[in-house]
Amino acid sequence: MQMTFRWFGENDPVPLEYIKQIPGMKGIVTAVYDVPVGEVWAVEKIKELKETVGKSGLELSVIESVPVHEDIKLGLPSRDTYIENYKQTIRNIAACDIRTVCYNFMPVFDWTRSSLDHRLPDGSTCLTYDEVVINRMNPLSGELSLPGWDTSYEKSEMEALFKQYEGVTEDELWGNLKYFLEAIIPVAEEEDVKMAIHPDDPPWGIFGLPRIMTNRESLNRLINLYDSPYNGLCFCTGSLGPLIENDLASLIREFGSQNRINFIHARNIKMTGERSFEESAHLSECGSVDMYDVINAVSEVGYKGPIRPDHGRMIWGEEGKPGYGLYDRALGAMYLSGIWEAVEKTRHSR
Ligand SMILES: [Mn+2]
Repeated sequence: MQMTFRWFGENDPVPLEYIKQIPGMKGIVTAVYDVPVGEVWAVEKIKELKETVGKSGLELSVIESVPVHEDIKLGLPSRDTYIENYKQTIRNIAACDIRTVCYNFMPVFDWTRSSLDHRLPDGSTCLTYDEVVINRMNPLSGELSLPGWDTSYEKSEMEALFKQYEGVTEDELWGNLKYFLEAIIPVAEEEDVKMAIHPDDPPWGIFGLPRIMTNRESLNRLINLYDSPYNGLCFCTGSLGPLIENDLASLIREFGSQNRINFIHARNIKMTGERSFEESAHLSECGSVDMYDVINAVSEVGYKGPIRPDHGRMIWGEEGKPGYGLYDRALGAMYLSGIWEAVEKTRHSR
Protein backbone atom coordinates (compact mmCIF):
# COMPACT_ATOMS: atom_id res chain seq x y z
CA MET A 1 0.00 0.00 0.00
CA GLN A 2 0.97 3.60 -0.53
CA MET A 3 0.60 6.03 2.40
CA THR A 4 -1.21 9.23 1.46
CA PHE A 5 -2.68 12.28 3.19
CA ARG A 6 -5.61 14.51 2.36
CA TRP A 7 -4.80 18.11 1.59
CA PHE A 8 -7.37 20.79 0.80
CA GLY A 9 -5.26 22.98 -1.44
CA GLU A 10 -3.60 26.32 -0.81
CA ASN A 11 -6.22 27.29 1.79
CA ASP A 12 -5.47 24.24 3.92
CA PRO A 13 -3.82 25.36 7.18
CA VAL A 14 -1.64 22.24 6.93
CA PRO A 15 1.18 22.97 4.45
CA LEU A 16 2.46 20.31 2.06
CA GLU A 17 5.95 20.70 3.58
CA TYR A 18 4.66 19.47 6.93
CA ILE A 19 2.89 16.51 5.35
CA LYS A 20 6.11 15.58 3.56
CA GLN A 21 7.86 15.44 6.96
CA ILE A 22 5.66 12.55 8.11
CA PRO A 23 7.89 9.47 7.76
CA GLY A 24 6.85 7.18 4.92
CA MET A 25 4.46 9.71 3.41
CA LYS A 26 4.27 9.26 -0.36
CA GLY A 27 1.18 10.84 -1.79
CA ILE A 28 -1.47 13.53 -1.59
CA VAL A 29 -5.22 13.18 -1.90
CA THR A 30 -6.84 16.38 -3.09
CA ALA A 31 -9.19 17.99 -5.59
CA VAL A 32 -9.85 21.07 -7.68
CA TYR A 33 -12.11 23.05 -5.38
CA ASP A 34 -13.08 26.07 -7.45
CA VAL A 35 -15.08 24.50 -10.26
CA PRO A 36 -18.86 24.34 -9.73
CA VAL A 37 -20.27 20.82 -9.29
CA GLY A 38 -21.07 19.26 -12.66
CA GLU A 39 -18.67 21.33 -14.76
CA VAL A 40 -15.53 20.04 -16.49
CA TRP A 41 -12.21 20.38 -14.68
CA ALA A 42 -9.81 21.94 -17.16
CA VAL A 43 -6.55 20.10 -17.79
CA GLU A 44 -4.58 23.25 -16.89
CA LYS A 45 -6.14 23.41 -13.43
CA ILE A 46 -5.36 19.78 -12.67
CA LYS A 47 -1.84 20.13 -14.02
CA GLU A 48 -1.21 23.18 -11.86
CA LEU A 49 -2.42 21.28 -8.79
CA LYS A 50 -0.21 18.35 -9.64
CA GLU A 51 2.81 20.60 -10.03
CA THR A 52 2.15 22.33 -6.70
CA VAL A 53 2.01 18.94 -4.98
CA GLY A 54 5.03 17.68 -6.90
CA LYS A 55 7.20 20.57 -5.70
CA SER A 56 6.88 19.29 -2.13
CA GLY A 57 8.32 15.93 -3.14
CA LEU A 58 4.96 14.18 -2.88
CA GLU A 59 2.90 12.64 -5.63
CA LEU A 60 -0.70 13.59 -6.39
CA SER A 61 -2.04 10.05 -5.90
CA VAL A 62 -5.81 10.38 -5.66
CA ILE A 63 -8.47 12.87 -6.65
CA GLU A 64 -11.03 13.01 -3.83
CA SER A 65 -13.59 13.76 -4.93
CA VAL A 66 -15.02 14.55 -8.30
CA PRO A 67 -18.52 15.35 -7.01
CA VAL A 68 -21.51 13.83 -8.78
CA HIS A 69 -24.19 16.37 -9.71
CA GLU A 70 -27.55 15.89 -7.95
CA ASP A 71 -29.32 15.62 -11.33
CA ILE A 72 -27.33 12.42 -11.97
CA LYS A 73 -28.36 10.98 -8.60
CA LEU A 74 -31.95 12.05 -9.24
CA GLY A 75 -31.93 10.62 -12.76
CA LEU A 76 -33.19 13.84 -14.37
CA PRO A 77 -33.01 14.34 -18.17
CA SER A 78 -30.29 16.94 -17.64
CA ARG A 79 -28.03 14.19 -16.24
CA ASP A 80 -26.63 13.32 -19.66
CA THR A 81 -24.88 16.68 -19.99
CA TYR A 82 -23.39 16.32 -16.50
CA ILE A 83 -22.28 12.76 -17.27
CA GLU A 84 -20.55 13.92 -20.45
CA ASN A 85 -18.76 16.56 -18.33
CA TYR A 86 -17.80 13.89 -15.80
CA LYS A 87 -16.28 11.74 -18.55
CA GLN A 88 -14.27 14.68 -19.80
CA THR A 89 -13.01 15.37 -16.28
CA ILE A 90 -11.86 11.74 -16.04
CA ARG A 91 -10.02 12.14 -19.36
CA ASN A 92 -8.38 15.35 -18.14
CA ILE A 93 -7.32 13.72 -14.88
CA ALA A 94 -5.80 10.84 -16.87
CA ALA A 95 -3.98 13.33 -19.08
CA CYS A 96 -2.19 14.49 -15.92
CA ASP A 97 -1.26 10.89 -15.12
CA ILE A 98 -3.43 10.63 -12.01
CA ARG A 99 -4.90 7.13 -11.73
CA THR A 100 -7.43 7.07 -8.88
CA VAL A 101 -10.67 9.02 -8.48
CA CYS A 102 -12.87 8.85 -5.38
CA TYR A 103 -16.53 9.85 -5.44
CA ASN A 104 -19.74 9.20 -3.55
CA PHE A 105 -23.40 8.83 -4.39
CA MET A 106 -25.00 10.26 -1.24
CA PRO A 107 -28.05 12.43 -1.92
CA VAL A 108 -27.69 16.10 -0.87
CA PHE A 109 -25.43 15.63 2.15
CA ASP A 110 -21.94 14.21 2.31
CA TRP A 111 -20.71 12.98 5.69
CA THR A 112 -22.85 14.14 8.59
CA ARG A 113 -22.03 14.68 12.27
CA SER A 114 -23.87 16.07 15.27
CA SER A 115 -20.81 17.74 16.80
CA LEU A 116 -17.49 18.87 15.37
CA ASP A 117 -15.72 19.63 18.64
CA HIS A 118 -16.85 17.14 21.24
CA ARG A 119 -14.39 17.31 24.16
CA LEU A 120 -12.91 14.02 25.29
CA PRO A 121 -11.61 13.34 28.84
CA ASP A 122 -8.00 13.92 27.70
CA GLY A 123 -8.82 17.43 26.47
CA SER A 124 -8.72 16.61 22.78
CA THR A 125 -11.78 17.18 20.62
CA CYS A 126 -13.39 14.98 18.02
CA LEU A 127 -16.33 14.66 15.67
CA THR A 128 -19.33 12.74 16.91
CA TYR A 129 -22.56 11.31 15.57
CA ASP A 130 -25.36 11.24 18.12
CA GLU A 131 -28.56 9.82 16.70
CA VAL A 132 -30.78 11.70 19.16
CA VAL A 133 -29.24 15.06 18.19
CA ILE A 134 -29.37 14.27 14.47
CA ASN A 135 -33.03 13.29 14.71
CA ARG A 136 -33.79 16.68 16.23
CA MET A 137 -32.04 18.56 13.41
CA ASN A 138 -34.04 20.12 10.64
CA PRO A 139 -32.02 20.25 7.43
CA LEU A 140 -34.59 22.63 5.94
CA SER A 141 -34.22 25.26 8.65
CA GLY A 142 -31.54 27.02 6.64
CA GLU A 143 -29.38 27.17 9.75
CA LEU A 144 -27.52 23.90 9.53
CA SER A 145 -24.08 23.98 8.09
CA LEU A 146 -21.45 21.29 8.50
CA PRO A 147 -18.24 20.71 6.63
CA GLY A 148 -18.81 18.09 4.00
CA TRP A 149 -22.12 19.74 3.22
CA ASP A 150 -22.60 21.89 0.21
CA THR A 151 -23.32 25.22 1.87
CA SER A 152 -24.04 26.94 -1.42
CA TYR A 153 -27.71 25.95 -1.26
CA GLU A 154 -30.21 28.63 -0.33
CA LYS A 155 -33.03 27.57 2.00
CA SER A 156 -35.49 27.49 -0.91
CA GLU A 157 -33.12 25.43 -3.06
CA MET A 158 -32.70 22.93 -0.25
CA GLU A 159 -36.47 22.63 0.07
CA ALA A 160 -36.79 22.09 -3.68
CA LEU A 161 -34.05 19.45 -3.61
CA PHE A 162 -35.74 17.57 -0.76
CA LYS A 163 -38.99 17.69 -2.71
CA GLN A 164 -37.24 16.17 -5.74
CA TYR A 165 -35.93 13.30 -3.63
CA GLU A 166 -39.33 12.70 -2.03
CA GLY A 167 -40.38 10.03 -4.49
CA VAL A 168 -36.95 8.53 -5.04
CA THR A 169 -36.67 5.02 -3.64
CA GLU A 170 -33.45 3.19 -2.90
CA ASP A 171 -34.00 1.04 -5.97
CA GLU A 172 -34.31 4.11 -8.15
CA LEU A 173 -31.13 5.50 -6.69
CA TRP A 174 -29.45 2.19 -7.58
CA GLY A 175 -30.82 2.51 -11.11
CA ASN A 176 -29.40 6.00 -11.40
CA LEU A 177 -26.03 4.80 -10.13
CA LYS A 178 -26.04 2.00 -12.70
CA TYR A 179 -26.84 4.46 -15.50
CA PHE A 180 -23.94 6.65 -14.34
CA LEU A 181 -21.47 3.73 -14.11
CA GLU A 182 -22.44 2.33 -17.51
CA ALA A 183 -21.51 5.69 -18.97
CA ILE A 184 -18.31 6.48 -17.09
CA ILE A 185 -16.60 3.13 -16.41
CA PRO A 186 -15.79 2.46 -20.10
CA VAL A 187 -14.03 5.84 -20.13
CA ALA A 188 -12.23 5.03 -16.87
CA GLU A 189 -11.07 1.74 -18.43
CA GLU A 190 -9.91 3.43 -21.60
CA GLU A 191 -8.04 6.09 -19.64
CA ASP A 192 -6.73 3.75 -16.92
CA VAL A 193 -8.37 5.65 -14.06
CA LYS A 194 -9.59 3.54 -11.13
CA MET A 195 -12.92 4.72 -9.75
CA ALA A 196 -13.50 4.33 -6.01
CA ILE A 197 -16.96 4.89 -4.52
CA HIS A 198 -16.99 6.06 -0.91
CA PRO A 199 -19.57 4.33 1.28
CA ASP A 200 -22.33 6.39 2.85
CA ASP A 201 -21.33 8.05 6.09
CA PRO A 202 -23.03 7.15 8.37
CA PRO A 203 -24.14 3.89 6.73
CA TRP A 204 -27.88 4.48 7.07
CA GLY A 205 -30.49 6.88 5.75
CA ILE A 206 -30.64 10.38 7.26
CA PHE A 207 -33.37 13.05 7.11
CA GLY A 208 -35.55 10.70 5.10
CA LEU A 209 -33.12 10.65 2.17
CA PRO A 210 -32.23 7.27 0.65
CA ARG A 211 -28.70 5.94 1.17
CA ILE A 212 -27.48 2.79 -0.50
CA MET A 213 -23.75 2.14 0.04
CA THR A 214 -23.83 0.73 3.51
CA ASN A 215 -23.03 -2.96 3.91
CA ARG A 216 -21.74 -6.18 2.33
CA GLU A 217 -24.84 -6.62 0.24
CA SER A 218 -24.61 -3.13 -1.22
CA LEU A 219 -20.85 -3.31 -1.89
CA ASN A 220 -21.50 -6.54 -3.71
CA ARG A 221 -24.37 -5.03 -5.66
CA LEU A 222 -22.13 -2.12 -6.64
CA ILE A 223 -19.35 -4.25 -8.09
CA ASN A 224 -21.91 -6.26 -10.02
CA LEU A 225 -23.47 -3.18 -11.58
CA TYR A 226 -20.48 -3.05 -13.88
CA ASP A 227 -17.96 -5.86 -13.92
CA SER A 228 -14.59 -4.14 -14.07
CA PRO A 229 -11.69 -3.51 -11.69
CA TYR A 230 -12.14 0.15 -12.64
CA ASN A 231 -15.51 0.06 -10.87
CA GLY A 232 -14.20 -0.30 -7.34
CA LEU A 233 -14.53 0.78 -3.75
CA CYS A 234 -13.01 3.32 -1.45
CA PHE A 235 -13.00 1.12 1.62
CA CYS A 236 -13.66 3.53 4.52
CA THR A 237 -13.45 1.75 7.89
CA GLY A 238 -15.02 4.68 9.72
CA SER A 239 -18.03 4.78 7.41
CA LEU A 240 -18.72 1.05 7.27
CA GLY A 241 -17.68 0.49 10.90
CA PRO A 242 -20.78 1.80 12.70
CA LEU A 243 -22.92 -1.06 11.37
CA ILE A 244 -22.23 -4.01 13.62
CA GLU A 245 -22.95 -6.47 10.77
CA ASN A 246 -19.97 -5.09 8.82
CA ASP A 247 -17.01 -7.34 9.60
CA LEU A 248 -14.34 -5.06 8.15
CA ALA A 249 -11.51 -7.57 7.78
CA SER A 250 -13.72 -10.12 6.06
CA LEU A 251 -15.11 -7.45 3.72
CA ILE A 252 -11.54 -6.47 2.80
CA ARG A 253 -10.72 -10.11 2.08
CA GLU A 254 -13.87 -10.53 0.02
CA PHE A 255 -13.59 -7.43 -2.13
CA GLY A 256 -9.81 -7.06 -2.07
CA SER A 257 -9.33 -10.57 -3.42
CA GLN A 258 -11.61 -9.63 -6.32
CA ASN A 259 -9.40 -6.62 -7.01
CA ARG A 260 -12.22 -4.20 -6.25
CA ILE A 261 -10.66 -2.08 -3.52
CA ASN A 262 -9.10 0.93 -5.22
CA PHE A 263 -8.56 3.21 -2.23
CA ILE A 264 -8.65 2.87 1.57
CA HIS A 265 -9.62 5.30 4.34
CA ALA A 266 -8.47 4.16 7.77
CA ARG A 267 -10.47 5.72 10.59
CA ASN A 268 -11.40 4.42 14.00
CA ILE A 269 -14.74 5.09 15.66
CA LYS A 270 -15.93 4.32 19.15
CA MET A 271 -19.55 3.24 19.32
CA THR A 272 -21.43 5.09 22.08
CA GLY A 273 -24.88 3.73 21.22
CA GLU A 274 -26.51 1.54 18.61
CA ARG A 275 -26.42 4.37 16.10
CA SER A 276 -24.10 6.84 17.82
CA PHE A 277 -20.34 7.10 17.79
CA GLU A 278 -17.27 9.24 18.43
CA GLU A 279 -14.39 9.43 16.00
CA SER A 280 -11.45 8.15 18.01
CA ALA A 281 -7.68 7.96 17.60
CA HIS A 282 -6.56 5.32 15.09
CA LEU A 283 -5.15 2.95 17.73
CA SER A 284 -7.31 -0.19 18.07
CA GLU A 285 -7.71 0.15 21.83
CA CYS A 286 -9.17 3.64 21.41
CA GLY A 287 -12.17 2.60 19.37
CA SER A 288 -14.38 -0.16 18.02
CA VAL A 289 -12.34 -0.90 14.88
CA ASP A 290 -9.56 -3.47 15.20
CA MET A 291 -6.97 -1.70 13.06
CA TYR A 292 -4.55 -4.61 13.22
CA ASP A 293 -7.21 -6.90 11.72
CA VAL A 294 -7.93 -4.34 9.02
CA ILE A 295 -4.31 -3.80 7.96
CA ASN A 296 -3.55 -7.51 8.21
CA ALA A 297 -6.39 -8.22 5.76
CA VAL A 298 -5.16 -5.42 3.49
CA SER A 299 -1.73 -7.08 3.41
CA GLU A 300 -3.23 -10.53 2.93
CA VAL A 301 -5.03 -9.53 -0.28
CA GLY A 302 -1.83 -7.98 -1.62
CA TYR A 303 -3.28 -4.48 -1.83
CA LYS A 304 -0.92 -2.10 -3.65
CA GLY A 305 -3.05 1.04 -3.82
CA PRO A 306 -3.31 4.25 -1.81
CA ILE A 307 -4.46 4.42 1.82
CA ARG A 308 -4.88 7.47 4.01
CA PRO A 309 -5.53 8.12 7.66
CA ASP A 310 -9.07 9.48 7.63
CA HIS A 311 -10.41 11.98 10.16
CA GLY A 312 -8.39 12.64 13.29
CA ARG A 313 -9.03 14.39 16.59
CA MET A 314 -7.76 17.88 17.37
CA ILE A 315 -4.86 17.52 19.79
CA TRP A 316 -1.98 19.59 21.21
CA GLY A 317 -3.97 22.80 20.85
CA GLU A 318 -4.14 22.61 17.09
CA GLU A 319 -6.87 24.59 15.37
CA GLY A 320 -8.10 23.99 11.86
CA LYS A 321 -10.50 22.11 9.70
CA PRO A 322 -12.56 19.71 11.88
CA GLY A 323 -11.34 16.15 11.37
CA TYR A 324 -8.40 17.29 9.28
CA GLY A 325 -5.73 18.59 11.64
CA LEU A 326 -2.12 17.60 11.08
CA TYR A 327 -1.10 16.01 14.38
CA ASP A 328 -3.59 13.25 15.00
CA ARG A 329 -3.65 12.19 11.36
CA ALA A 330 0.16 12.10 11.32
CA LEU A 331 0.07 9.84 14.39
CA GLY A 332 -2.47 7.72 12.53
CA ALA A 333 -0.23 7.46 9.46
CA MET A 334 2.72 6.33 11.60
CA TYR A 335 0.61 3.78 13.45
CA LEU A 336 -0.76 2.35 10.19
CA SER A 337 2.75 2.20 8.73
CA GLY A 338 3.92 0.40 11.86
CA ILE A 339 1.24 -2.28 11.63
CA TRP A 340 1.94 -2.57 7.91
CA GLU A 341 5.68 -3.14 8.43
CA ALA A 342 4.99 -5.77 11.07
CA VAL A 343 2.37 -7.75 9.14
CA GLU A 344 4.33 -7.60 5.89
CA LYS A 345 7.58 -8.77 7.48
CA THR A 346 5.79 -11.55 9.30
CA ARG A 347 4.00 -12.67 6.15
CA HIS A 348 7.12 -12.67 3.98
CA SER A 349 9.39 -14.35 6.51
CA ARG A 350 7.12 -17.40 6.71
MN1 LIG B 1 -13.82 8.15 4.60
